[in-house]
Amino acid sequence: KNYAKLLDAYSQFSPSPLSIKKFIDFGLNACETTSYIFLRKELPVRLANIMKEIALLPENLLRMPSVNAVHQWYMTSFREILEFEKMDDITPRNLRNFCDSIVKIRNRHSDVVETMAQGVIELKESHDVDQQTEHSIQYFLDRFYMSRISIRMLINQHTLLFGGQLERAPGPTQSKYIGCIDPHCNLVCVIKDAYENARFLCDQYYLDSPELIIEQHAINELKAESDVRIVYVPSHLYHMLFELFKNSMRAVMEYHGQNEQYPPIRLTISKGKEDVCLKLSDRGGGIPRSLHDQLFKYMYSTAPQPSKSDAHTVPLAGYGYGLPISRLYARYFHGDLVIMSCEGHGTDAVIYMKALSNEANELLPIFNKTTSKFYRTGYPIGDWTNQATSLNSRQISMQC
Ligand code: W6P
Repeated sequence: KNYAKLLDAYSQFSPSPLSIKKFIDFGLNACETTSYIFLRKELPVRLANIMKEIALLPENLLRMPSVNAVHQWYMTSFREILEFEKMDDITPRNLRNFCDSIVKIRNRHSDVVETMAQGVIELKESHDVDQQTEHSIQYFLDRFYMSRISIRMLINQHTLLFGGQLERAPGPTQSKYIGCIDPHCNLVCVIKDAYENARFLCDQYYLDSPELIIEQHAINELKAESDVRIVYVPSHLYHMLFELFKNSMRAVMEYHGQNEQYPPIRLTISKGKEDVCLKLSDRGGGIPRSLHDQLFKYMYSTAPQPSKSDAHTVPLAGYGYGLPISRLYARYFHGDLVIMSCEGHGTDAVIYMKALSNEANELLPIFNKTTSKFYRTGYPIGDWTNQATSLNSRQISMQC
């Protein structure tokens, strides 16, 4: 069909990553027509690139009703955007329709994460999922959600800049925002906001919560009174911090008995030439090293919950998709999120961000031959002994 050809055509183009600086520069000389011309090509390119990967998913997964629904949403949205590529003249009416159209697309895709998670549960309940399949799904979901973050960023920038009075970025300094970017994002403000909201949940469930101690360091400037500021998307940072605070608070509350003093969560802000780092240190007893890799796995966190019905009464329960998606937010502008734990003591989580907005480039998945090769051949079977196999071989030889 015509549609498959167009999908092929658009997936041949690589997405064009923008830096935070480019988003800002563009926002300052905001021209709706330029933005429109860029997006009506770039959005279908980004959609097509990830849709080609959806098509490579294990068949079992692709057949799950939820995954199929998501696939349909993408196809519908791809078609809708392409309508604008056909138009030659650019009228105010086109521009208005385009805005309406991308808002509609954003709404259509608002539950993609939950729906894909449901699809993974459906797969688990109906099939045995081998290591290979699990690995492919992990690889796919990281790329898929990153693509989604980037597409929503583009849509948000356009609709916030040109969508009229109705939409405004949240926060007290709304007038200074450029779309959803705060050029003077006060880290301490975002940290306190995330902490207070996580603490509210913690207090509800545990009737108490650990304190927060913030410490700031910077290479030059920075007097004790001035807070570190960066150019960033506060909502992304909030998302990461809220997730990390919830995890730390739960660990602290569970590790220390009632009537004990709860050790505070320490947060160190540092600003260097290249990186801005936020290190959250809890004394929640840590996690074993064997669990570390599981923290970022979608399949691990989607293990069918034993008690779905009372999920709402346990506000801090489960790792969910929170950590893997938080790490994607960090990586989206070439930062990172790493966790290092010492079992028996506590856990450090570090959010890395680029200090320079021109180095904070979008990190985007590109569909190409390597990608499809990955889905075919997957990852190499281990060529190191592991604990399980060495135990097995000993058991076998002892049985003999
Ligand atoms: C823990 C486990 C964890 C994950 C992520 C962030 C903080 C923490 N603390 O004990």
